[in-house]
Amino acid sequence: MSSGWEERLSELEEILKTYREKDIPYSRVLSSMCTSPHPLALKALNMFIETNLGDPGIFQGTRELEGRLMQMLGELLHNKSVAGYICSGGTEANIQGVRAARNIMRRKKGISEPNIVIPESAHFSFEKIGDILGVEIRRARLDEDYRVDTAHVESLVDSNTISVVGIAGTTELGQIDPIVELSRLVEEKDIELHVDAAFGGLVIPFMDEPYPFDFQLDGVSSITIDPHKMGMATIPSGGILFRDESYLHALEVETPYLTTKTQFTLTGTRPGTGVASAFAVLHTLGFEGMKEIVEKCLENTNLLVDEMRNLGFEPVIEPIMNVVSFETDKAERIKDELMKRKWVISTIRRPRAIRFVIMPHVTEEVIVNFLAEFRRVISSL
Ligand code: 0PR
Repeated sequence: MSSGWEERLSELEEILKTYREKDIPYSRVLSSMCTSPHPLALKALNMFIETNLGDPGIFQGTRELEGRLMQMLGELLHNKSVAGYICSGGTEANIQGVRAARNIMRRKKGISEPNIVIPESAHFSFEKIGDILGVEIRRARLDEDYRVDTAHVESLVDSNTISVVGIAGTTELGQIDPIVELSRLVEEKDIELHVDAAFGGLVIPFMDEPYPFDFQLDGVSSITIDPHKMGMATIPSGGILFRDESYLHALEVETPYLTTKTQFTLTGTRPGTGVASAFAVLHTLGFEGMKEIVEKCLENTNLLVDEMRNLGFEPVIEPIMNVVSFETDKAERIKDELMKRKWVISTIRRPRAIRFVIMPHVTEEVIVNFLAEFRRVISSL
């Protein structure tokens, strides 16, 4: 017997459409690190919509698929013995990276009042980490190119430091910290190194001359790498990868009534869609296909930079990846005026600048349309 909901379907669709249409379409968003999922990701999403990796004894196939995805990401990041999982995003991945370091260093060195040293350019997720994990957050200065100053990092490290954080692809400028130097430093001090490559992890490996930031550097313990950013997977799909399984053990709790005895994830119930959609894209496009997509984004970034230079705007740093910010005192006003016209860009803290992320949905056509509106806005200010 039908409960009658079928008759009400069209009414529901009307309601949902009304709200969904209030969202700004990605074709007008030049500030987001997320993008429309790849058609391959959507295909996988539909097949895995009901899966729950919180109980992997039930979803054994999904768990196996996650293993294959980890191997692929491990290959990309130069580590055959990689261990990790797909989580809700970069925030959770960063939490788990620092949490594993904290637990390991507590055991290894008996550190009870831990601190970590992060770059001033770190994502705001580290604010939450300090609060949740009870870890003191020490912020290291940046050099003139907005990379973390390794000498200052070193001066902030003391006997209670459990980990240093480096960023491969900063949120605001797309800059890459000197991970090679940071790796050397942590080896000397016998502490952990977490690399936040939430964005850059699926960009840097596909660049012509990839800057070393991953497990090929002996000091790197964990890496955040998010398929729901440049991996074009469906949200949520964040990634936390560790050098080896011992880090996952440091995160384990017992799970008496599940099909498995322990759980190392932060959330309990956990969608398999992030795994399936990320796998679908990476497996099918392959690293070559990903390279093409990244190249196109970098090409479009250069196109935007050229046009902005013609309009008198200079990038804060010469763009390294598909994130670029342009210095201007009028940043907030420009952003607000564009928002009134339903074009979304963002601004950064220091220096005052407007920021763009040239995701796969930011095509040449989008850039041309945007610039037409942008010209009108700046001439009206
Ligand atoms: N680490 C870095 C370097 C990041 O840039 C981000 C997010 C995170 C960690 C946290 O990742 P989750 O948001 O997945 O937890 N950076 C973007 C930002 O804060 C996220 C974003 C995405 C913001 C889409 C807006 C948006 O429309 O700018």
